[in-house]
Amino acid sequence: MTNHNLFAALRSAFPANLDEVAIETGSGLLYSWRDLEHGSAMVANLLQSLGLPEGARIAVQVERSVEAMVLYLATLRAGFVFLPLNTAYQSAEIDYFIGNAEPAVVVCSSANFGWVSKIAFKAGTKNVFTLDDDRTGSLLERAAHCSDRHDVAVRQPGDMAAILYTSGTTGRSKGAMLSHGNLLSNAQVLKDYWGWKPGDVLIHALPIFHVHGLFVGIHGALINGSKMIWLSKFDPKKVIEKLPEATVFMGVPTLYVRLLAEPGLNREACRNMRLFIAGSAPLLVETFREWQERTGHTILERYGMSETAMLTSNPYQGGERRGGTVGFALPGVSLRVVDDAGQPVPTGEIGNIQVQGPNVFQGYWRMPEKTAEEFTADGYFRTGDVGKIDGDGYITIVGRSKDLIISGGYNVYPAEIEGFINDLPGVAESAVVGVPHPDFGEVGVAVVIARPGAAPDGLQIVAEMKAKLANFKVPKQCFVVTELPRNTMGKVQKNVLREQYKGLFA
Ligand code: MCA
Ligand code: AMP
Repeated sequence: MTNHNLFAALRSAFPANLDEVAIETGSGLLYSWRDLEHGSAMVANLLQSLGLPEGARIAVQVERSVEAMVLYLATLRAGFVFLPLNTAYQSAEIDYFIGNAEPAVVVCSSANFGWVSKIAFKAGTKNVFTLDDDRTGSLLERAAHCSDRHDVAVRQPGDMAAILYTSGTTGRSKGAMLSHGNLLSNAQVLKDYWGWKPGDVLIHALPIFHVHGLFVGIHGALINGSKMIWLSKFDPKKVIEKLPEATVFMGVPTLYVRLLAEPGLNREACRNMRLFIAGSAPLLVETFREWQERTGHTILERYGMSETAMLTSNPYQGGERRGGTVGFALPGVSLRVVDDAGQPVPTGEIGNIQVQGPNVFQGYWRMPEKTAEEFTADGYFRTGDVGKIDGDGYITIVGRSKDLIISGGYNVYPAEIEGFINDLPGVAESAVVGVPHPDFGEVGVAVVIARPGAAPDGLQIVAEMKAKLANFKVPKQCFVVTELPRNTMGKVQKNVLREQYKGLFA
């Protein structure tokens, strides 16, 4: 029987000589392909020794490290479901994810073990391990006693490989279920589309709890048997220092903005580079042009989602990379732009983006109604993004029908933040909007109405949010006002607020 386990495909792309370097860290540690093979086998054996049920979720909130990546590979390899969680999430957020996903295993940093394990045990999780970014923790201690040989679990294309939580415009986060087939098809398409070739070296400096760093980055390098230069965090100086040893770089627009702020970024530093890829948020044409001038390279912008991995890309070769556009639908992806009645709009006109393809997810975890709502009768997924396709076929994202702020590549849902603020004493109502920001692209601003007789303080509201919410979600400013702009139906006009506050960080 053919094994459709994604790990099997990644493993088969490892070079014949397993002693070659697979990963070099920013501090000079070297990992061979054999280390990845043995390490993932040992952790997979540990997971399998726990007697977990079929489809068990392995929830992971740990700092970025090669071992964290090995844990991801081991989870695939053992046939379980990987559930990565942003390290910025605090206890209420983790409580929700663990309660909703009911993971059989939770892996957290030793610093967070006290509160995370309490939440996990309360939710019925039996196994809580620690993993730190200095190669310590109970996960590795236990795995050290396991065999470094392991037969990859047999999986079918539709079997679940990962759940990625993505917030909703209303209510709580939804877990997007991605299968082995979803992820493998996307990795294979991108390998060809972006011209991955022998000798490529990827600088990996993105978080590995989202699609960009976890799938596009890691799968991209591994399925090509390519070495990664693994930085413990994004540090523009370090990236520039490593550029001459690399050929491919991936980043959200904020990373490009921060690199451009470094005088050391020049053509000489980029002399061996083949490709710079950007995505997760709109890349300003200004950044695109400045990058061309400074480095001689044209950034390739692409577009994707947690529910679908990558959907479109500017061409690597055989066509122009156009700034401000996200290129064409990837091979195998069908993308259409429709009006609110679901009818295709004429070329160049704006409408709702819908997609179909082997990369489109299996549905939202335990939310069949929500899943059904997001698909059309003929099986297209409603992305919630608004865009257009020009006469040459280039797709441009012009906005979103979903109320979402993308800040430094992280998604922030105003509804969640407004819900939090509205529960604070003295607050009658609030509205959170995204405004332009030179570093993060967009950041949240909160506008609050006080309850009669109360006088809530903007700074205090921000402090309350910082204590309870992931830091990137916290609006950078909070204004207490007497009135919110409303339309005739009484609905808050967020466009008016966006206009009013757009110059705040200019
Ligand atoms: C950090 N801060 C932020 C953000 N990051 N504020 C708003 N938006 C952010 N993204 C704030 C913190 O709250 C803190 O504020 C201060 O900045 C310093 O925090 P620190 O963690 O030290 O920041 P940093 O290390 O400078 O991080 C900035 C960053 C990071 C490197 C740009 O945000 C990042 O790695 N972003 C990439 C996200 C990503 O990979 N997205 C891909 C999603 P205070 O001190 O006031 O608390 S995948 C996706 O979207 C789809 C599928 C796709 O197409 O790829
Ligand atoms: P996520 O929920 O983290 O998967 O974020 C997916 C959303 O990010 C998409 O629905 C888009 O709104 C946005 N996005 C991703 N790539 C781009 C891009 N290149 N340009 C504009 N928006 C993007």
